[in-house]
Amino acid sequence: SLKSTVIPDNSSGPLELCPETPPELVGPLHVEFNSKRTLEQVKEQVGSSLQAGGRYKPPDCISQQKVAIIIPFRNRHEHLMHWLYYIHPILIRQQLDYGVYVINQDGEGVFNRAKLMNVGYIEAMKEYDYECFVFSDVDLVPLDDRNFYKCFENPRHLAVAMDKFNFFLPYKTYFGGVSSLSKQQFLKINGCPNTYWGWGGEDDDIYRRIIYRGMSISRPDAMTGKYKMIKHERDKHNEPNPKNPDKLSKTKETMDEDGLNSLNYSVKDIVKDILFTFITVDIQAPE
Ligand code: BGN
Repeated sequence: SLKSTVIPDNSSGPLELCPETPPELVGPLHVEFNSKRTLEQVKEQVGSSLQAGGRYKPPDCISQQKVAIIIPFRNRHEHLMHWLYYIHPILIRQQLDYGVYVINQDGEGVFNRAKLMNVGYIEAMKEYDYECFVFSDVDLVPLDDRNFYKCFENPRHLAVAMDKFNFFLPYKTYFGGVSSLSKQQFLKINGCPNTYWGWGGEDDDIYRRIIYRGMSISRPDAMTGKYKMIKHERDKHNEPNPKNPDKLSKTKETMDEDGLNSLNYSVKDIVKDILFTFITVDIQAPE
């Protein structure tokens, strides 16, 4: 006789959206930068659930957001090791569908953080349908995993309580260190300026773009928004640029011509490590 066969189904059907509050969060974190960390060690310690290129998505639910983490970078290998060691477990606990993009400025010309951020946006978008962009300095590690690396109704400033500023904002409109913008928000401000060479002002310019486009800044509270910065000497070829304050006074007039729509660069190399995608770019830096 023909019996109907019931095939056991141990999956629970299509995955559901991850919860608003991820269940594995632990709150305050212990962070120290005295240990030496090599790439091999960090891979062993935090790499096991990642896909090539520093990609992850939760196995048991659909992430609330697809997030690209963008790190403007040059010559900070040691910092990158600490940052990766701490950040991956946090992002995994936050149940994000994410990828880590280290945008490495080629050559010894003047550094340009904001232009590298634009490059990160474009390069990440070539790979995946990201909805949210978190831009982070490589030397900033959050001290609480409830500080979400995702996007909000308004552009968000995440690094609100850094140890180097005694866990205060240095000024009310500060937008430096770590920030997040959705794809829509980023496009609305024409991305970042490409013309801030050297240190200072590019973060203030981004802040102004946001305000001039009628948005406001969202922030975590000062407990959740604590950060520890890795101590370091001032970088070479990233001196404070005396032209930058003047540029800042013209943001309103220049932002429509200086940004994503005027971005020009060439990719020299892309390396996919387990812990990150490392993209070396020529951004036509002045000597
Ligand atoms: C400000 C810099 C920011 C920097 C913060 C904190 C400028 C513009 C001058 C008009 N702004 O002074 O870029 O993030 O200090 O260090 O230099």
